[in-house]
Amino acid sequence: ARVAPGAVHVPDWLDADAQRELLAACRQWALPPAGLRTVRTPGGGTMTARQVCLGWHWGPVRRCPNCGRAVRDNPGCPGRHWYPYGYARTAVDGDGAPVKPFPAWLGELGRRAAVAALGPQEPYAYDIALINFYDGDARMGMHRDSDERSDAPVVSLSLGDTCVFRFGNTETRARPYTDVELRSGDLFVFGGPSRLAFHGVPRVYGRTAPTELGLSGRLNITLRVSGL
Ligand code: MD5
Ligand code: FE
Repeated sequence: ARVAPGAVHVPDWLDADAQRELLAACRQWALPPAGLRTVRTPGGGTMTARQVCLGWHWGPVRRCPNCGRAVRDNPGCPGRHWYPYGYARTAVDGDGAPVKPFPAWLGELGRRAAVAALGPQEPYAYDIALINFYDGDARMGMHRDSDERSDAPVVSLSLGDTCVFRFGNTETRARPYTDVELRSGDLFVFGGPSRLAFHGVPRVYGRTAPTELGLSGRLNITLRVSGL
């Protein structure tokens, strides 16, 4: 179903086997080194969803030249705090290990997903996966994803618990927005005029994952083109 121009929700796109395989891969990617981490946001907050990256690491790309820390709220430091966010091969905010490679099969999955949702596409070279794990009361505030230097559509795959995904407008974090429930196996593709829309996850419904999947919580996998 089309939610906005370029924004298409395809319920139940991954069958039970494909969901199991993707979950098994996510469990490996979540392991150290360069595994699941807690993310500080550019605004100085802490994300409640934990994240692992493949291909390129999303986060602060520099350390404070004065105190050497990668995050914004370091009250003891008298220096200027300038923390550009973006993509790097090594996490400045992680364990220092290089980001895990982005596998070719995931790029093929991304291209198939974009075509399934939007129809024939340029064969975009997906090279980033951001995998967010929501447990307990995790959510994601309204934000815009503008650190990619490509206008390729973003492919989003959901596993586990059902969530409310809030798809907003390109002007403000506030209304108007559309709330969509995303369930295990659902595909959402954001392209064209929707690519820079504000969006977030205000709510995850606990214990709604398909029992046979064996996941407590929600995983979201986004596939992106860095343009780098
Ligand atoms: C999630 N992830 O459920 C969401 C789904 C993120 C993030 O928001 O940044 O990791 S992907 C939603 C998304 C991505 C790119 C563009 C748009 C939505 N959009 O234009 O609405 O964890
Ligand atoms: Fe996002």
